[in-house]
Amino acid sequence: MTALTTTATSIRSAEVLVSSPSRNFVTVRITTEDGVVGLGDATLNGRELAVASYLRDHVAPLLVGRDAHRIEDTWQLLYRSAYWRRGPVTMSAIAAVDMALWDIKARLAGVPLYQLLGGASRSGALVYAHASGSDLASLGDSVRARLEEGHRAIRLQVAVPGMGAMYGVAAAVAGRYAYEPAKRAGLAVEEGWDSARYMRHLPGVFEWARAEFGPEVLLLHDAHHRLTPIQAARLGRDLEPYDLFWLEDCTPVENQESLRLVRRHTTTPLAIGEVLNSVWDFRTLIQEQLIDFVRASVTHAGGITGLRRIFDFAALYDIRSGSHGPTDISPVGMAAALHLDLAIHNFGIQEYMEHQPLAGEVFRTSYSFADAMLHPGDQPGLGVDYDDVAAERFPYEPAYLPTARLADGTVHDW
Ligand code: CS2
Ligand code: MG
Repeated sequence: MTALTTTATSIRSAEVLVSSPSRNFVTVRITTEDGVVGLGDATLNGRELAVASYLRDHVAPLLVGRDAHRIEDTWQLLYRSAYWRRGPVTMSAIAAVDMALWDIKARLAGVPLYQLLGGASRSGALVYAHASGSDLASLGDSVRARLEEGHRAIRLQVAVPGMGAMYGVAAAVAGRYAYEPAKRAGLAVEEGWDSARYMRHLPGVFEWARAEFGPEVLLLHDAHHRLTPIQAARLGRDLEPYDLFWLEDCTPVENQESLRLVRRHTTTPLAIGEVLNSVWDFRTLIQEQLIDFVRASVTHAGGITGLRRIFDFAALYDIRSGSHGPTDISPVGMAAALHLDLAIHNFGIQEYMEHQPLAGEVFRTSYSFADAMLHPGDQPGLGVDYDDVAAERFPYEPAYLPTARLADGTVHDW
């Protein structure tokens, strides 16, 4: 396949669109010779322009003239011919191209994408929302607001007395929930961390939450990679009476063997994977059944093709999906995740942090929320359109994720 023959479905252009409606997003738009358009999400929080350059300078030239229908072949070409494989930049770039090609294929077929992935296995994707507070009173208000919106699964994050600003706690929880860790102003935002204080505080928070909200609501928590294996084992055990749906990212994920130790000590379900990028990255975690939920994202793990590979592998070991869905997954990425959620058999739950209204001015979505679930909608393709005119108003703004430091100044996992 060296000479490319131009047909109606040949790729005419692959554009990289960077915009910042409330936060930065990188979007790929692929257009075929007959004018069919597909979108993909390539947003890598805090490192957006690296992926934009990878796509614009190194991937787009390879795509022009190729048949948009050849999704698997294009995935393998971008993965294998790069030689330098895996990693978040490469896999986010491949992900965006993959999503855009699936979008095109489904638009050409005139069906919502989930139909091409096997059709719907369920009526919608159960989502979990975020609630947080600087103390139990404000956390309670935040949880009640999510319950009133119709959510049944809620992630709780709370400030720890004496520790200052920390991951997952929104500055103000009144009205619309808005948490965005990547700060546009002041590039050196620092947060504190103290594992001992955190571990002493957290079980009481969940004891309170169960007493306050009863046994039915699904409760989740994200430890954001900060504990040692033995600390994670202890925390998981201490949280067992409160029946968490999952404890997320309890240890730094590079050392997968450390999860053996955590597993030996606790039956609290474990979810891991938002910083992993390929099925190979999950091998130990899945084959040894060290986790209960795969937390990868469609945007950072090679798109629909890459993420489906991970979910299918996990299914062999009774491990369910739990797609990453914070605001740094764009509406395009969220739509792609939802189509996959609807189609796969081993679906677990989908994270859902609503985007700010400004994002809706650039991205026109067709997914909808009802009965604690999101449905991707029934428009052909992913069901998302991009408004170039609106995007002009929101140019890229540098934004960085914070650093966490221990009391003595040592940098810790953020
Ligand atoms: C988080 C994210 O959604 C989650 O579970 O861990 O908020 C994460 O911090 C961001 O995606 C980082 O960009
Ligand atoms: Mg997380």
